[in-house]
Amino acid sequence: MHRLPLLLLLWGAGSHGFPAASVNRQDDDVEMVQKYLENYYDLKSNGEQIGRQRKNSLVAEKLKQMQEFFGLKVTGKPDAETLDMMKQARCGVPDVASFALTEGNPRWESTHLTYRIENYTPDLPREDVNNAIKKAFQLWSNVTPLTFTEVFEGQADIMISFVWRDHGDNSPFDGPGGNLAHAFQPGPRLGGDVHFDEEEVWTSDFRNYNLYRVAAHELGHSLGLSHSTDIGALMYPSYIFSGEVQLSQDDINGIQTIYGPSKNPSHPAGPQTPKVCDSKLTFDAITTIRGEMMFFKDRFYIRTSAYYPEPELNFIAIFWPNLPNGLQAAYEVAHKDEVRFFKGTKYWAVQGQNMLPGYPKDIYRSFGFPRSVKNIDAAVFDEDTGKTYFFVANKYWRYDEYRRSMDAGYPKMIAADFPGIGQKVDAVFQKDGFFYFFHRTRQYKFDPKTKRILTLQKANSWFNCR
Ligand SMILES: [Ca+2]
Ligand SMILES: [Ca+2]
Ligand SMILES: [Ca+2]
Ligand SMILES: [Zn+2]
Ligand SMILES: [Zn+2]
Repeated sequence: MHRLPLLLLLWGAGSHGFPAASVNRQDDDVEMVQKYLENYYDLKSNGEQIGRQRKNSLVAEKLKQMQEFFGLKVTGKPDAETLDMMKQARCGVPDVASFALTEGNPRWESTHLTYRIENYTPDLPREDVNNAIKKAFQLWSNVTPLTFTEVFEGQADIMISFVWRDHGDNSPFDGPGGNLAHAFQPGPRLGGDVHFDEEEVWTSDFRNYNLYRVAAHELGHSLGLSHSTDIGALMYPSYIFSGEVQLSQDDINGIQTIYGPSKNPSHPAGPQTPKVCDSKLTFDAITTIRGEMMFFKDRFYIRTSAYYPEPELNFIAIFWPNLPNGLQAAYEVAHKDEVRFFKGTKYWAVQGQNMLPGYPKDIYRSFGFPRSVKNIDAAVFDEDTGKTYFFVANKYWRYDEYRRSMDAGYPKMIAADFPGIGQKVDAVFQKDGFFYFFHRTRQYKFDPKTKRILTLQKANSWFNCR
């Protein structure tokens, strides 16, 4: 969720940059950085007599490792983006362990494992806790030969408990927020065990923190996985809850490397996280939004703005928990500060992060499409004329945002009025008076006044890829 505060700032007041930190804030930040790197990046805190300069260069080195891991700009300095990332709730297992911990690839020798829920959180009914844990195990057993059997007494391979602060394993919890849970790699005794911080509020819904989501991640550690840098993976260290919990292809690849595939003849695949610099990248929808550009793909958005050279990829649900995945079209009506998202015969409207009430609505009554239109491929609002263009298969409609009605004489053929862009449009947006049309991996910059294509580029040309 990095950059979220900046976005709010930009969206809120139209001002940029961060308020100047007070001296106290800076002291707190220094301490937080130190603690974070000690906890998750193996920075040594023991009383070794090392010079101040040596210490600073160690911290810079660890900061670089951390920035690299999260795909941030690698500066070796605790910049605003890095501090934001460090403030996120996350798993307590280090991203970079001391070599003694990573040596060998720990795995369970038996594929039939037992688990026991030692105690319950008062935050949830017991039934909900049982369910969350059971479902979390199922995610992993679905794609491996592993089976998990619950036992109610004695020692199980994977002991699960809710504990707080110092609980006797040298990894104390930290009170509400921050470190949410941790788990031990496969092995005897503590091996495989999962500890949840009881000072969190555990939920079975959207509120922080969803127990099923956190359990699914921790069990990955119990089975031998370490943290992934793939933000779409369950094994990414930060807590991100997009409403659904599923293994990504990255998680599946990881666990199957250790245990092999499931004996089940159907081999479930997981969603892939788009790679912004993949030359095969295509888009579901694209729109401008308050001066930034947002590209949509499956469960994710990719955001670029003039203030950040690096594109940001994250879950759509981070901004709009009620929007569906796999959006099909989007456009911004800038003078209304409104963005509309389309999927199937429905559409949603937002202002900044706020979903407008009364949505989704249907496209027939609101825009006057005939019932034969079942979905919209792409849409763009032309600020100069007040017209919105809707692209549907090889035709397009034109809608007047001021009169709020479809213009007469439509649909027309795309090929006739937008010559050269092909028969079908995946996504389109307007910038500086030009239309940018996307079809598969191609992007056409089109001048609506002269009806000419100005340039042809790769679809992901906005992401500063080399
Ligand atoms: Ca905590
Ligand atoms: Ca154990
Ligand atoms: Ca589309
Ligand atoms: Zn973890
Ligand atoms: Zn513990």
